[in-house]
Amino acid sequence: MRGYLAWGLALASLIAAGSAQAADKLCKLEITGNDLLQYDKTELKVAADCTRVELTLKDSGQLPVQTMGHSWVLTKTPDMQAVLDAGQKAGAANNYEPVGDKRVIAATKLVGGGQSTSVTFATAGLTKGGDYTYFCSFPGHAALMKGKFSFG
Ligand code: CU1
Repeated sequence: MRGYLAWGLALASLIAAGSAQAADKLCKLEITGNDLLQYDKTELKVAADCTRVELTLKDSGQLPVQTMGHSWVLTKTPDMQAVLDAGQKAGAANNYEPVGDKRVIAATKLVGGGQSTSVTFATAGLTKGGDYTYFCSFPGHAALMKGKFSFG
């Protein structure tokens, strides 16, 4: 029975792969935040052939998430301030990120010193050459913790 199930799953994934329009390509990005309100990168680039992005956020600091938490939020640059404002109202329980807000393209939870987290998102909704910014949603951090995100 177990053998039939495995065979069935293998066949199903072959069919799924064969019917896909374009090859799925997962591209991985990594960024680190620290206790000095800094990301280690001011720009992140994703090639046009990436269909999905896996962003891993690491916190190289020592301080706990309550006092020096970091997140990674991606929006169109013109949406950044409004999303930040809405996030402050959403509070710590929601990682200072507005729940269900369509302006948020991708977002991680908050992490503290020594922790890491990741988020995977599709690039289908991104415009090649579009103006995107990533930032930390923790109160007061985005003034320093932000960068440019390019696709394509
Ligand atoms: Cu932060």
